[in-house]
Amino acid sequence: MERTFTMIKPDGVRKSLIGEVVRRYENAGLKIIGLKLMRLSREKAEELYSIHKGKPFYGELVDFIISGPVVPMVVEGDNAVNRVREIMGATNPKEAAPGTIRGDFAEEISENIVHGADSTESANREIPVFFSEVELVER
Ligand SMILES: Nc1nc2c(ncn2[C@@H]2O[C@H](COP(=O)(O)OP(=O)(O)O)[C@@H](O)[C@H]2O)c(=O)[nH]1
Ligand SMILES: [Mg+2]
Repeated sequence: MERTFTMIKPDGVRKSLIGEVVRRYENAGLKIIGLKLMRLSREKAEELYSIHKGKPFYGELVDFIISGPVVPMVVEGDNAVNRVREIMGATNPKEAAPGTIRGDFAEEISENIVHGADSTESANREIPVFFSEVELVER
């Protein structure tokens, strides 16, 4: 069993895709063990995206992620990190395959509906930014 961190970004919430994203994870047999709806502080946004600090799109990325409510989640299952990334699709929606979340619902790289940890190391760093251990359930 593996845990990963994934989050519906403000554009996904704005487009009423909360249920759609959760459904895709659940249909794949993944289990949601933590979920909330919240608005990120600039501090939390900068913590999530600390690895991108200094990149040309960093400022825009942080401003965007705090522009509206988001839905952070912890998802559990075999190979959860890679399976969530597959369900999300490529970072650039123009390259994302049909049938993936980004391929089906996003147009621009700056607004690509979902975030997902890219490794178990990233997941282990990102999960505690959003959830304390008591907020995660056993199922
Ligand atoms: N505007 C802009 N945003 C980008 C670019 N590259 C990445 N991003 C955004 O930054 C987020 C984080 O980048 P990255 O970790 O590489 O992609 P991810 O792991 O697939 O989300 C992406 O989901 C995009 O929303 C870029 O070249 N331009
Ligand atoms: Mg990433």
